[in-house]
Amino acid sequence: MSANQNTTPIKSETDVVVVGAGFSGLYLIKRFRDMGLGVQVFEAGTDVGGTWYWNRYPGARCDSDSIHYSYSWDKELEQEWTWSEKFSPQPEILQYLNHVADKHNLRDSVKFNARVKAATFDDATSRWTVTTEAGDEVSSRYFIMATGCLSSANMPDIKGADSFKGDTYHTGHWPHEGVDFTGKRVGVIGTGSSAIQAIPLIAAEADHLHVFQRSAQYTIPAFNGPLPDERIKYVKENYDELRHAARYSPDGMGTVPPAKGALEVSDEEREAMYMKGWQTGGFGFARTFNDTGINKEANDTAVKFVHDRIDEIVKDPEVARKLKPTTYPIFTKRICVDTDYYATYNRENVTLVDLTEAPITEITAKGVRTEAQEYELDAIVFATGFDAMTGSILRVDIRGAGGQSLRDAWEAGPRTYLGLMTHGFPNMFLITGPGSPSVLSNMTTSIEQHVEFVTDFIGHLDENNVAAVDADLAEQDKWVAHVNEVANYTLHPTANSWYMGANIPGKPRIFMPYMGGVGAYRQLCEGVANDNYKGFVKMSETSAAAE
Ligand code: NA7
Repeated sequence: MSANQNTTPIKSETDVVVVGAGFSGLYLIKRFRDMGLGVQVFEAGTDVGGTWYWNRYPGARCDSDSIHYSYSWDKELEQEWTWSEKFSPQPEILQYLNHVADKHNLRDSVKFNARVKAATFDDATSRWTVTTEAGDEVSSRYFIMATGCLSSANMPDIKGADSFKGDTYHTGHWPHEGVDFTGKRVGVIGTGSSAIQAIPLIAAEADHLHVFQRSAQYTIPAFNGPLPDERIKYVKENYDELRHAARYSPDGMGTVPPAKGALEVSDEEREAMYMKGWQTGGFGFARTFNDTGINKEANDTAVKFVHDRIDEIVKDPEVARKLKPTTYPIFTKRICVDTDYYATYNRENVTLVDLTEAPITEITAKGVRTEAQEYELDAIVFATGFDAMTGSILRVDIRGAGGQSLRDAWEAGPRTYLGLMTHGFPNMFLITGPGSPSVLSNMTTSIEQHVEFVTDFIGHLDENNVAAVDADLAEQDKWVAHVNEVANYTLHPTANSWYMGANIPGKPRIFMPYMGGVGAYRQLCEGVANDNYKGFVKMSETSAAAE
């Protein structure tokens, strides 16, 4: 079914307004409808899918196992849908979300092509007014940002960017009709996860590919492939147990934490265990030992292992040297998962440009100029990432109690209670917001947990005739301190990562996701709910109760 493209501005009242029609927004529609509440979703894209709608670059796929990167709330769906590969490609995930939207008629609650520009809380009525660039204006009791953690594209401010005469792309806004690079001289700026997935495929098509690398990245081979029939059968027969294990595991995929530290074993055992993790493919390598995230010496052993693999794969020792990250511990920036990334540099039509030796000075009409030389190009691909975790939230002009702006409230970095609410913004919820495990977990597990928490909470508030709820300031301060304390126990804050906001000039440096793990966080939230939603302040009663 194609999306409802009605362009007539909506002027109405409802129970809940949700921003975003990705995994979170779609599940919110289902839950609120089942509760008998009205829900209006606004989505900037022309259809459902969120991240999987926008990120259509070559090679885009999920790094979480397909079977875990899916909804657990529809038992029929679990049985009728069959993932084709270990790591799902973007078109298949988008197809899945379209299937879910069709199956449950979810599009009826979404206005597409509608980017939310402002949301304002009225202290007198405890209602939000949400407006879009498309002229919609909806008043609601609750306002939920389900905008995803990586959806506000980062276009670096490089001198002369508009002067380039060739084609320009950003991986996060890829043309729906695809791009044919055959015979083209292509430049890719950036070497994060998106670039690492796209580079081998662009290299196979282009006449020549220049990769402009500001920071070398650690990447682990995916060893992706078709899901064997016996695996599919096992999963379908055991979904309930697998989902339960996923919900209470640290990573949201049921992985059992490693039992040993890298420094506790012999050199031979360590090497063998790293090799096993490497050959398993994907994030498994990061879960080889329990101390590599917190102990630099242990971490160095994983660094050396990956450096050795780069030396093995890359034929030119000088290129291999440039590809080896040396300035930050492994796992402190989001680990990448690839298919043939390092080997791509053995191709004659691929050149690695090390920007640490000669930074980009400008983009010219002909291509990219560094301090060393100008590179003539037909197309530039910006694989420069996102204003992560806060970008899409702060792009909306959000005004809470007393007209306070969220941009002001978060000037020194995001502050939330459990990543779900922020003090001074009553009845506004965040799905996988900063201060929750979010990007450090399997996103669908964390999304479901937040959607269920928020919808259950709203049900509880309605049952108790509560009209407005806010995060308690002291509880929020404690939570922010705890998030920082856990992060500071690890090596994570030592890297200039997007987790820290370090990729965006001027963004406050604060470690944004919660590192305590999905299972522990879930139990904490269950405790909060069982304790009459401790830490949330119930502010006023509904008029029904007051009558
Ligand atoms: P990332 O991981 O933020 O990668 C962006 C890359 O772009 C990274 O290598 C950056 O270098 C580079 N970059 C950013 N700005 C510039 C400028 N001005 N000049 C040169 N290079 C630049 O984004 P992705 O889209 O790859 O992945 C984001 C997440 O999506 C990923 O982690 C998964 O969770 C899914 P830097 O490292 O900052 O030096």
